[in-house]
Amino acid sequence: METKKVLAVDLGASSGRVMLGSFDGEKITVEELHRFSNDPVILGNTMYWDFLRLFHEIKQGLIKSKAYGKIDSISVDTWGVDFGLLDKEGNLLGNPVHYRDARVNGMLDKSFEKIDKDTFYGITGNQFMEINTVFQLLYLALNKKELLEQADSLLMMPDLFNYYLSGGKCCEYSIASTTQMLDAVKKNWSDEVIEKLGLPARLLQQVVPSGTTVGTLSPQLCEELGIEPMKVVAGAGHDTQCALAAVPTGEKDFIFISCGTWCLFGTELDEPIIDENSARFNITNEGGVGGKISFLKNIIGLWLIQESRRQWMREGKEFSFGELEKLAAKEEPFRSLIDPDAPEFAPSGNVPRRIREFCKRTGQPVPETEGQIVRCINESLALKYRMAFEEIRECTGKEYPVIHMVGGGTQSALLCQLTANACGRPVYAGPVEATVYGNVAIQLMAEGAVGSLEEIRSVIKASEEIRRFDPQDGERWEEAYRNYCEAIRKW
Ligand code: ADP
Ligand code: LRH
Repeated sequence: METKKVLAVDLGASSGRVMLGSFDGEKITVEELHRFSNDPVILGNTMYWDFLRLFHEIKQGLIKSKAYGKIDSISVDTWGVDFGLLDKEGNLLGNPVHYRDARVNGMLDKSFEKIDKDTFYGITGNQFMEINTVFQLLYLALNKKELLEQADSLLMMPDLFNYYLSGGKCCEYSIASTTQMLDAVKKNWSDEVIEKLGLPARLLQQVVPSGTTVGTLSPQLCEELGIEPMKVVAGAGHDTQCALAAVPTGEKDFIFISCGTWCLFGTELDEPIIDENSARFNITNEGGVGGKISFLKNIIGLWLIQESRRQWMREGKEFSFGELEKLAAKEEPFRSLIDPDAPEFAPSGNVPRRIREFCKRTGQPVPETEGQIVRCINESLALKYRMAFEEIRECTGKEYPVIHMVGGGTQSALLCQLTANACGRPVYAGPVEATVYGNVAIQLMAEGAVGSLEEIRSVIKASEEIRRFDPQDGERWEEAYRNYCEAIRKW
């Protein structure tokens, strides 16, 4: 078969890349054309995404792709929940605001005054997190009505990029399912949630399946960059769902951890699970490729290491992620632990100081060195994975013999090993660039070059090397887990 070539634009919360994906009928290869950091900007009192810079970086990737001949299509995936508002002429009404901005504080409780919590969860099946689109919109409805009145449409981040690439507007299913405004069973907007919260339904776009072609690269952009037209595909706009599509497994029931700025711990289902247990554990049902459901917990993730590293940089100390991992590996195990999902760790700022305060308040040895801080984060994350593992097993009633870990975090052998130890299961780690592989594969599926999600996964399995980590120190970790569960209830 003729080699197919597509461009995957993967925008994570910490970095972005434009990658060329090629498929010869058997293997997918990915080649990095352009990589850049994704640096939010605090301006006045608001934390924004630097949308214009991100669009500029996508253009640089497109320019670099010229050397590779005909390209069939391009697709953008991003982090979940954030959006831009457009006026009638398609102008952006302000820079998209970052989900970590403080504007959503208190919105969860406000929403429960308008819609009963059980009803809300029962419809959307989403984990309650104040960052979700619905709470950002509630803030605007209560405090910035004039902005919503001025707006003609709301586009989720991947759809916003696709719009400025092609002129086509839609709301792709996987990213729509991060809004907490979707009916998880009907896979469409929930009138009840939207009406009860007083949100402007008219701004929302039609929900379309993952893999829908939204248009062609605009003639204006082709002329500006001197490139040939290509299709613009709304693949899986949500990065987590691209990563999940790329889990290299042939099993129907499996556990995955998509490990980056956030760690998403879950399994894949044909239909949502929305019941007493899932509500009690606050587990989310998000939409994925082929209408599948990913049943998962959002765990705060490597944000804690990213933000600590930024703090040390501000203090004049430069460490690579690899160096921090080496320092942590040398430290004494189980010296001090935190609940990584405690609310004080979510906003940007001095995370090492907050970790020290947490340990002091809870009567544990205070981590002093960088290695102790990173060890504390890694062990706490691994124990949090174990908690999510138990909750998911309780909800599905299934056994899972191995854990698949994908994403940038799998470059930390320490975290992979601690995860295997905490969960008592072998961990298969890789691909690092799972999101890119998934993005590429979904475009190939839209082109008809690969047939199904199963085929995608077996092609990716054949395309990448996967490392295995076997559990160690079983008894010690079982005891640590029991102690952690007890402690976290008190914290
Ligand atoms: P996102 O897509 O959310 O921006 P990535 O999947 O790119 O995140 O993962 C980034 C994370 O991967 C970093 O925050 C860091 O914790 C981890 N990481 C990256 N490189 C290494 C490395 N060499 N050693 C250990 N960890 C690493
Ligand atoms: C991970 C992710 C995650 C959440 C968060 C906001 O990048 O997409 O699934 O939605 O970002």
